[in-house]
Amino acid sequence: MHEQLITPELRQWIIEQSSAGHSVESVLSAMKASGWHEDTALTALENTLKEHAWPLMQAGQPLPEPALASGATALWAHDREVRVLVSMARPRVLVLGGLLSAQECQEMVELARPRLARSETVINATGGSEVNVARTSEGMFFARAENELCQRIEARIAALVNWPIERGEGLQILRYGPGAEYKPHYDYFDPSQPGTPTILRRGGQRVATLVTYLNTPQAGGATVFPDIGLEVSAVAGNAVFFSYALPHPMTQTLHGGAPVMDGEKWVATKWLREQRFE
Ligand code: PD2
Ligand code: ZN
Repeated sequence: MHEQLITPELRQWIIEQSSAGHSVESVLSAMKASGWHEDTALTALENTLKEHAWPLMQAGQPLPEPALASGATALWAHDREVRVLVSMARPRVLVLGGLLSAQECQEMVELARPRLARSETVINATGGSEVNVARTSEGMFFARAENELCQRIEARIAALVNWPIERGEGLQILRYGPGAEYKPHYDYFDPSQPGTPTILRRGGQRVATLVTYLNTPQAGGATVFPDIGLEVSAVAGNAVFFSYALPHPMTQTLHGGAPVMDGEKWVATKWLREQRFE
């Protein structure tokens, strides 16, 4: 092992490069080019970013965030009381109980069912979309305010997370059959991909996600966060909320839908944007 000292100057330089939007990969290449051994460079990068990531991320714009009084066990959201089951600070993750009633869950499924198609994911290179083997669900999008139920749920979510309805995408419904899954991914658009500027013209980046479970699978189908070792069980009417101040892995918002082991799984996903999404 080569001994190379991680000086305060090097740490400062790493922070500046990252803040300026350079990817960890490009900072690493620059360090290697100026004579740092890969192992040392990686360690220096990792340690520096770990310490500085959260302050950097908090310096930016406000994020969707429920008004949670300390110790609160529930929140009033527009027309309904929502229970707070889990609240994690970093990354910001909330597990919520009773966001939708059983009847609302069923209605959502029945409205979506006839319109399902094999899920597509965004092609980062072009900004278009395509069928992807990592995502074996079927899905559809409702337009915002498309029907009375969408309007009610959108108003509830907007009140819940203090974010204008206009900065939300339409609700996406996904159905996972037995064995179907959604491999771990980030919901923000990767800034290094050539198609991203086109996507960002409509509403800017995604800054938060709310996944609501519309049924309870017999087994499997949890939403998993591999970086933080968290698994959220899919329970009808419950939801998981998480926010990400930067389109960067240091947000630790890598997440996926674990395979459905028995039965099927239905979710409604709401993505929140920085700006008006029209
Ligand atoms: O269905 C899920 O649990 C899930 C997991 C990861 C949904 C999404 N991502 C999504 O809709 O982005
Ligand atoms: Zn996702």
